[in-house]
Amino acid sequence: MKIDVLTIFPEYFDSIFEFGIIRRAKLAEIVEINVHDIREFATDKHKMVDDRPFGGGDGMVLKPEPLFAAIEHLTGASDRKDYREDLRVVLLTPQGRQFNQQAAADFAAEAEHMVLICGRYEGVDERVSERLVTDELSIGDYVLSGGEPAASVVVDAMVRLLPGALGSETSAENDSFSDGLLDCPQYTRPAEFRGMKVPEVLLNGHHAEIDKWRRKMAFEKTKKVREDLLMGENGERE
Ligand code: 6GU
Repeated sequence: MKIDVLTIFPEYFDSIFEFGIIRRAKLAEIVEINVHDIREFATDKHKMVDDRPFGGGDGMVLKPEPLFAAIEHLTGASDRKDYREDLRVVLLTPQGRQFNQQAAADFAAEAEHMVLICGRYEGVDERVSERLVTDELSIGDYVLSGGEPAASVVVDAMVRLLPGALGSETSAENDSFSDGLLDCPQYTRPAEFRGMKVPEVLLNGHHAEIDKWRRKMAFEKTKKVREDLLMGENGERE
C-alpha cells in the first residue's frame, strides 16, 4: 500500500512512523509512506494555503487550489469519478464518520493507494470534499487542533492489518475489537509482585480453562467500561 499524507505541518510526522510495526512494514516494503507540505502546491506567489471564511467567522479555511493541485499531482485525477477503484482520498475532520476497527480493516483490504488530507480545526473549503474526497473520517468525539494526530492514528490502525505487517509471533485476530470485545488482562513474571498474585488459572497450563477464563474476563471488562460494544444496532444486548 502507498500512503501520501498532505499537511501544513510536515515536521509533525518526522518520527511518528519510525517505530515498531510501522517502521518494520516500511522496511519490508509492505507500505510506502510519503508526507507532503500542502504549501509546496500553493499556486500564488505568497504560497498561501488558507484564507478567511466567506460570510465571516473565526479562523482560517484551507484553500481549494493547493489541495486540487496536490491530488492531481499524486493521483493523476482531479475528480473522484476518475479515480482508480483502489484509491481512497480521506479528509480527517471532526465532521467525518467515526473511524473504527472495521473501517481500518476495509481500507487495508481495499485500498492500494491512500491520500490523507489533514484538515484544520476551522475547516477545509467544501469543494475539496465535493470533488476530491472519498471518505471523511473523525477519530472520536473531541476536538483536535488539526487532522495530523488523526492521520497518524488511521495509518497505524491500517498498516498493522496489512498482510505480513505483524510478525508470525503476533496476530491481529486476538486484538481488542476484532471480536467486538476488549482484551482480557495479561500478566508476565514474576508470579507474585508486591503481594499481588497472578490468577492461578494462568499458571496451570490447562489451555481450555485458560481460554474460558480469558473470554469471561474480556466479556466482564467490556460490560464494565464499554457496554455499548455489547449492543446491536437497535440497542439490544447481543
Ligand atoms: Cl479527524 N480532526 C480534528 N481536527 N479533530 C478531531 C478529529 C479530526 N477527530 C476527532 N477530533
